[in-house]
Amino acid sequence: MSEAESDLDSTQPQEADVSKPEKSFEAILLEEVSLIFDTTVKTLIAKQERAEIIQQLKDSLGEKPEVQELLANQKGDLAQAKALVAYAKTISDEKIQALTAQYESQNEAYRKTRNAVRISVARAFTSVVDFEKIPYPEINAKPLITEAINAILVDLETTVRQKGEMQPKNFQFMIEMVKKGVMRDMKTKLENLRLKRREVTDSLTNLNKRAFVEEVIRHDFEAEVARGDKNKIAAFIMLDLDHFKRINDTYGHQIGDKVLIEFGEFLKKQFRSVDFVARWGGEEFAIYLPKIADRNILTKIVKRFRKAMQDFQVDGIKVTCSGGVRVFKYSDKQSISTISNEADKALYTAKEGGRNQMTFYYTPRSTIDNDEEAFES
Ligand code: GH3
Ligand code: MG
Ligand code: MG
Repeated sequence: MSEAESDLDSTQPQEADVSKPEKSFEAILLEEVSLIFDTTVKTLIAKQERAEIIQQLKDSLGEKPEVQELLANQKGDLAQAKALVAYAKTISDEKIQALTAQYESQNEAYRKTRNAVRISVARAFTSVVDFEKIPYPEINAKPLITEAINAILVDLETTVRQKGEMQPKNFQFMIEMVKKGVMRDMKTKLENLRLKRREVTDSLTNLNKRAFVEEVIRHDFEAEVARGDKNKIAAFIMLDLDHFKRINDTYGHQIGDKVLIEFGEFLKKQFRSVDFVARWGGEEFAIYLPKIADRNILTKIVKRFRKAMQDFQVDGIKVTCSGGVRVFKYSDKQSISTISNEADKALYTAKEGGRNQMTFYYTPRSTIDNDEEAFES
């Protein structure tokens, strides 16, 4: 499947599942983290079998008085290790080698393991702490936390495997401790996130508030330019319900509110899960579509939206909207107010053209071809 096709796939409207209540983002995230820990621990424990064999050997050899004497000397120099190897003649060469190496590096390994664990945990905690600073954590928090946790686990695994010093039981316990710490920390962060979520959500429609989407776009401009992903295009769509005042006047303000709510839900279903739908104010809505593969994809998204819009109605009341589309590149470095103003200009053109249509903003300076297109239905 080409990139363009897969991008289009992700634009398919999602089926609304009204039968079961939606799980909260927090619950999904915590479950996910728990799962990552649990499955990874299982794999790692299996990998610890070698260390366990060595430990058993060490324990059984340790019961002999001669070996206890050797073990008492924590420095365990090579000669002593060789003596130990000579003593354990019945054991296979490979195991003896591992055992020798283990005695040689014992003290140093313990110290290094402990330090590595401390560093990994600190790093993981920092990552978890950082995720609330990103403007749209619903999308980015999961991979970020997964990355952080994997970083701890890889570190632990590497250290433990290299040094062969940690017993599986201790290892498991240690991971449990790390998990508990991360989960506890995350719960606090998620609580803060929930508060922020409420702050940036419009109470009538449950859509994003204007300020939040502006923040996201500003963030993406910086992130994309910083990441060098300059050539991806994005789009900003401004929508305005047609003759909405008439709906209020004819059916009452409450029905007007219901139209706003249902239009918001309709928009969320029409656009991709990575897009941001906002109530820009009154009966104006905005959609920010980040990272679109190319113009064709955008055209398809807009056309599909126009088609679905033909069937949109609330309690038998036909509702239409007009829209303006502003395509931009992250490298263009425009301000969000320029982008939204220009989308607004295109919207105005659509209104003038007779409403119930969408217009693309034409930018002569833009490097994007064919910016001027209209979609009428
Ligand atoms: P046009 O096609 O040119 O956009 O006409 P319009 O009637 O939609 O535009 P106009 O700006 O004249 O009217 C917008 C109306 O939207 C006026 C205002 O009372 C109404 N409105 C704004 N916010 C709300 C709200 O939260 N609830 C309801 N029910 N109406 C709202
Ligand atoms: Mg308006
Ligand atoms: Mg209007």
